[in-house]
Amino acid sequence: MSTDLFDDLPPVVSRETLAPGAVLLRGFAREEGAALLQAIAEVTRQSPFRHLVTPGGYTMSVAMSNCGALGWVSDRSGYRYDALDPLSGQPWPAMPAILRGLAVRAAAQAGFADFEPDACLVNRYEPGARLSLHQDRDEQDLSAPIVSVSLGLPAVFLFGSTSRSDKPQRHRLAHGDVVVWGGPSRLAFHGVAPLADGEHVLLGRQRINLTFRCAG
Ligand code: MD3
Ligand code: FE
Repeated sequence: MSTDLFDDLPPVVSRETLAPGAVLLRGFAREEGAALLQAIAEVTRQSPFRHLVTPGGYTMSVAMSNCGALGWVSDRSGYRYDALDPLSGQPWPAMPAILRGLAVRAAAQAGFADFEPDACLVNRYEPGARLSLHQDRDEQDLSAPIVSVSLGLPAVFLFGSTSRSDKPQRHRLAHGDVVVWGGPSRLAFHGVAPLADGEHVLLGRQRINLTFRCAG
């Protein structure tokens, strides 16, 4: 009889440590990709993708939605997590079990045994869309990791240190790649280079990134 703790986890094509606390699980979500995209389509039917405005007055090139108890929003007054979708005034859609389960299993693989995300930010990139270098520090529990899932077109992910001026490493993230960002990497500066055009079999000319967070 096998007692492998990871017996019921999907096959991991590879596991790579990008930096202390940052674990890349290449292909972890690949076989579930189509089912994940179906769940995301249901979320964005209820809370459509929208281009948020930053406190500085810029409209983001990435379009965003959320699911879960809390959602990340930005407007002229600042960044925050909110229980209500400002477009509808209603709660964000619940986090689909297939999304939550994937994030919890990925966190466990990376050594975070009791990850309980209450927020999932859904980012949509079209060709040319980018995310400039930033830190994620609006979450209540900075001891919890962030789990990210890449779907659709590949992107060049920029991963720096906790100092904005350090030159970031570049990593290609493809459909099905999952990264767990915890420990000393949790407050690292990061961003996404402008998306190159292309055609993905499931998503066409788009990339979707999910980030699971303990926000509240
Ligand atoms: C490293 N999203 O939504 S995911 C974001 O691809 C965000 O859409 C990017 O950055 C995207 O805030 C990158 C990878 C990621 C997410 C959070 C991190 C890397 C991180 C937090 C700390 C360090
Ligand atoms: Fe981020």
